[in-house]
Amino acid sequence: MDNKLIFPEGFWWGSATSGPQSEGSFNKPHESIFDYWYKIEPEAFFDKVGPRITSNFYNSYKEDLAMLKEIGLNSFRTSIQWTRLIKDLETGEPDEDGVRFYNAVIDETISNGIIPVMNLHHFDLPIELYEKYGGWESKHVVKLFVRFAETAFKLFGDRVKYWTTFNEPIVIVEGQYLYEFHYPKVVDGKKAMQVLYNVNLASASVIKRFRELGLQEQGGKIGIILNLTPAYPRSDSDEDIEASRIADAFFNASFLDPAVKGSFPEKLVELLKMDGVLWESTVEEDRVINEGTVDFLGVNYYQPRRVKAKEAGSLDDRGWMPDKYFDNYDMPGKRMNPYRGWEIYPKAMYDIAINIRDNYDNIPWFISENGMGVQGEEKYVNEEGIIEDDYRIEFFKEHLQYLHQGISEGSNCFGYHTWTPIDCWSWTNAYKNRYGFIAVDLKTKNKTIKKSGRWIKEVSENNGFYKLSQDK
Ligand code: BGP
Repeated sequence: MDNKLIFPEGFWWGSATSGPQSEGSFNKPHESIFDYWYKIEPEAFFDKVGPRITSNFYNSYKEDLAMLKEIGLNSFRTSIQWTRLIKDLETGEPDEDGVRFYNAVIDETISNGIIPVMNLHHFDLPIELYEKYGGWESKHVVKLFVRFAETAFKLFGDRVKYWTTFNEPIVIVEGQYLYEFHYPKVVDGKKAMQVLYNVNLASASVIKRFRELGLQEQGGKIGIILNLTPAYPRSDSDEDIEASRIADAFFNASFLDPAVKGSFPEKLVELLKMDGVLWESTVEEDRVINEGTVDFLGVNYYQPRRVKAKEAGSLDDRGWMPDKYFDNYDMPGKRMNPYRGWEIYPKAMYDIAINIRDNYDNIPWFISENGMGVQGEEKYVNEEGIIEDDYRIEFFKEHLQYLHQGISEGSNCFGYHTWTPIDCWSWTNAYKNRYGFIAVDLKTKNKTIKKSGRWIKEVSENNGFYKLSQDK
């Protein structure tokens, strides 16, 4: 039997990063919430390494993009930082150096034969907009985001054909308004649900503007990047299954349904109404969400969510929280990435593929992030100075095998992007865990291709690879 897995023609073999995690904050006219947070609380970041320099992409984009070409990538996602491109946040007037920089990055990407995918928001709200208006709590900020997007479309839409509005918008809700892992670390369920609505509205409004500007007619496509964490119940009891459905409605369908179907899951709206925490919205805004559906979907997948029915006595004093309806389940024996503390469960790739095929109109989609962050990779360096990251190659292969199975059963997946091409800054984890095909020495700034970088080149050239000998 032929052991080779071949992917559909024209498949994207690529990798993703974001502006705030790779560029460094050189010459930006504004600070993001992360620039600000680091300034006031540097100890919140691993080894107190902040977003000032990151991987120096602002200065080294030419060499970096040449390396991406060298490892065979045919597509690359990064983000345009609102705090770099826009000089006047109210009017959307661009900053000259920001325009020069993103023009140069886009042109250089294309001249290396790589398709640029440009995202507009990767957790990097300008801090002024939080201080003045409460950030995503405010509908005025939604309008300002549309102005920023419009500026980007007008400047770069002639060359960039794949756009995405947000990266992992649910993380804004979770990190900033529920579970305190991103500044401003507010714990307020009602505000969180308003933010959830406003960010959906912002995405749909930008999509509407994209179409009004005629970018679709010029061959442009616009989507959103969602981190889908399928919720698996502890058991097949009705209570556990119901808990997993609710968790799924809060953390997956709350963006997936509006993005693809134009409306929120009924179950979610019903619960929020019952609990008195439903967002404020107008009929006109609902209409924008209804019409502003995506052309394609990007799916970031790292880990599943394991859920069990709420146990008596496990309610807490944080006020209303989605966790009212489920408990997270710490499944015994689960396979872990010990550095990041995330479960490794490759089969979810297949489940996601089939869910999109069957419940989301089989919309065109791609894996926009998948990866394994590992600490202390220097210990895997061989005599030639190459990091032998076989664990990462195996991780990718296992996930790709399940993705391939989903595709062969008809799921409309057109690509696979890993996180990330070149080791980059990981928010509060800074440079603790490395994900790249290319290693960065933080002291010398030297970049070297890891074994996985050589592997992906072959995969991309062959549009596939030989299966692992035994299925895991
Ligand atoms: C995703 C984000 C990325 C990236 C990645 C790895 O959720 O979109 O920005 O950081 O996760 O996670 P981390 O950096 O937290 O290890």
